[in-house]
Amino acid sequence: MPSEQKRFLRALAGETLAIPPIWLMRQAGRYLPEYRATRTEAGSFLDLCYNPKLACEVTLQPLRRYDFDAAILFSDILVIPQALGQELAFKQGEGPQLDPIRDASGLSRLNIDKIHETLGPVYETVSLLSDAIPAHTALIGFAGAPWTVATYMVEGKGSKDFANIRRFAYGDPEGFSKLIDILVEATTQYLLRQVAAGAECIQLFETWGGVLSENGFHRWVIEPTRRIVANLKAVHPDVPVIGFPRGAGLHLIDFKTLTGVDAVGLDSGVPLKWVAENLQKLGPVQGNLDPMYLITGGDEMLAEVRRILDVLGNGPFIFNLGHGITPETPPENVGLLVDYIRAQK
Ligand code: 1CP
Repeated sequence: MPSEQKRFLRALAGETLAIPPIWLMRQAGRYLPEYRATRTEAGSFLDLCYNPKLACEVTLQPLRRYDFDAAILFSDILVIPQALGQELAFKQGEGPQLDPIRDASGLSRLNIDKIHETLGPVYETVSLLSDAIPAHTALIGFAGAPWTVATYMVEGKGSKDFANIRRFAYGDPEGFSKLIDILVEATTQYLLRQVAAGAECIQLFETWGGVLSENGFHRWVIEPTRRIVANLKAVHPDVPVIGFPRGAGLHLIDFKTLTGVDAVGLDSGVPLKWVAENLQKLGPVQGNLDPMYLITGGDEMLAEVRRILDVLGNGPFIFNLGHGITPETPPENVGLLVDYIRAQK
């Protein structure tokens, strides 16, 4: 099937489809028993990320169940710091741990010259997927946006207040910008290789963009994203880029217009009527069911899905969650969601 006929890519090109394409952030993962089995087979989460055959397998698992309109490469945003030389571990049930870089002196530990040695297996996964996914399914490559990846590099783990990175960024903007520059360059190279291996669309995850001040958001979210998008578009003008600036609120318009992304992913808190009247005029939007509804399921979930479809379904739109699916999600609720959306007129 020519790729422009894939429903997901048609919506990204600006077409309004009667039944919106659907995929879910973290659609491969711990809520699926077959994922847990494959992760055990791989040995650990990171072993799974760097095992092309098994990473390909877990990417395909949700497609077999739900026939989503897009597959997303199975990997993690933190392979970039690891490829740059920062030590990374995932302890079972605890989330990521990195040896933190608290100030500019720590940047000497990073080396951009050899990232592809670490990341080679990820490109191999993309290439396997490109052959393995169904003809109507689009293949999404991804990376974390520089600010969000930097939060883990500086904090050393997930954070609640992001005090260390805000102190670094606000107190030594010149030094911090060197870290962002390294991430812009590494992320560009990484994504160009994903596209060369067969990714048809790129999503940039800016999960923690919402913790920044106004100036900070422009300097550390919008500007680095704009540079990455420009770098990608210079080589692949036709590969669409989705930006997901979680918590961006009133910055969404500037984010869309200044970064050059083709589409914007919405978190669950964004008022949809405002989106329909302001943001969706500028390009396709994606989102934004609160993943908690996938745990509760039932009529409440379907009423919320109905509300989203009613407000956003009259313009270019891709159905998704407002954040990643959680491990507690009953798989049958995902089936209910997909069936409901596909039963639209
Ligand atoms: O034990 C396990 O199996 C690990 C759980 C897990 C999974 C399934 C992690 C650890 N990462 C992933 C895969 C993953 N991560 C994908 C794969 C593709 C898919 O969507 O199916 C993607 C796109 C990500 C992206 C990612 N990783 C983000 C951005 C999106 C988001 O959810 O906000 C972030 C912030 C991460 C970091 C990360 N990796 C894993 C965890 C538990 C975390 C979050 C840590 C924290 O709480 O801050």
